[in-house]
Amino acid sequence: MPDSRSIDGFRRRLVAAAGLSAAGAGLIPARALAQSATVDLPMANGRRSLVAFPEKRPLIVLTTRPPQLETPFDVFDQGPITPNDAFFVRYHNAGIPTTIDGDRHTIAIGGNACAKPFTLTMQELRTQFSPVELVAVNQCSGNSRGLFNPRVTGGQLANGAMGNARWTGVPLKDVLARAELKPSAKQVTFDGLDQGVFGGGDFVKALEVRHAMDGEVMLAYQMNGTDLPVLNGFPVRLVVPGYYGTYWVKHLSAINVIDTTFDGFWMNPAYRVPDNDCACIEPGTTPAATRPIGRFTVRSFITSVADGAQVRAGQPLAVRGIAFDGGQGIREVAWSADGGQTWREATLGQDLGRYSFREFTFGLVPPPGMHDLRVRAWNRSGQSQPMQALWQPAGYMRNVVESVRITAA
Ligand SMILES: Nc1nc2c(c(=O)[nH]1)N[C@H]1C(S)=C(S)[C@@H](COP(=O)(O)O)O[C@H]1N2
Ligand SMILES: [Mo]
Repeated sequence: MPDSRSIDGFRRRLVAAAGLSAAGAGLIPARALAQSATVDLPMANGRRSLVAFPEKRPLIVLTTRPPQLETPFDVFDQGPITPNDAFFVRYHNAGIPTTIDGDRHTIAIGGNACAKPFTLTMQELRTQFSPVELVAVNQCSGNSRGLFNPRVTGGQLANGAMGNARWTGVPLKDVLARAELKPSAKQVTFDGLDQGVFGGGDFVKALEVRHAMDGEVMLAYQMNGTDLPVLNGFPVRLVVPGYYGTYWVKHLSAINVIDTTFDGFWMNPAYRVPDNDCACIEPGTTPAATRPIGRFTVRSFITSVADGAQVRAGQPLAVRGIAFDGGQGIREVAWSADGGQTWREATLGQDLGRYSFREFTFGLVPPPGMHDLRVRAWNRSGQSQPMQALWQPAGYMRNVVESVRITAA
């Protein structure tokens, strides 16, 4: 297991390849991009480069500094677990750590509502607590934002800012128990090694104490049985099952238990949704009130056939896909081949737990012509997906029933 991890070498290689001076370090040289493959996402200005960052296979580049990388959608057809080298990457600030010593890394635990502040080493985290494992989806709040209509500002992502991994770590509850919370404890804040370099400042997130102590929120040091990739939070990150990725703080270095509601930029005004049942508003209007974004809405995707595909008429077509929700677990997936007029039930695959992607399959024999395939999932508390897209100004929480049009000939 490598103790110290670095992404500097990658930058040096890129800089050397393009014959640029070290002053260009941190930016992907234009020549490297020009040589790379591209992909066209289904949106205006959707052409993106595919570039292999450290420990990653070529992924869809949204920005290079900081790296923001989207998973090519065909990866989701290759199994319910997203491989580490294909897992999406999201950062807010360009001040990301490029060399991290996993042996020397510590987490400082304190705050004004913590009776026994202490510093936790990685060695202590690995050996002094009982590890747990959980398969859980991490999804960016803005996954699919580029498909919003009317369009909204922010990273123009297609559907690849999500991934499903087996996380190994220690329940946050066990670590906080050692810190002894005072009765006044209200929230717990989380900070990582990356530094703020613009208006929003350092990326710090907060959870209510009750949530932080639920036994499920985890300090994860492994992802799919191996160290976290640097870009996914080496050596330790927060895993907040069922909640949007914004809470899953990477390179976790400070935890503070406080007696107030934390109102740093990344909790307010950022990452808030309209405070109503649909977390949505009429396009162009302003929400009356907002709340911090919370759990995932229900989603389902066909993965085995892409929009616009040509298939053989009169031949059996096996269709695969994935569904997930904010932690109730998927109860049912229905499919339609006529744009949602008639529905049948798909067959669910292996259950890897209620926070995981759930695979499903169905089959049809398409007659010649165009077919509008749709899938719609329900979770165990009966929540589902809207047939018409909901809208909100930040472009979060998209979960409309998507349409995959195929032509059989
Ligand atoms: N330290 C740190 N952690 C962070 C962020 C960040 O900018 N800095 N972004 C968050 C957001 S918004 C998302 S969606 C997830 C993405 O996790 P990933 O990069 O491992 O895919 O990381 C979260 N954790
Ligand atoms: Mo995110």
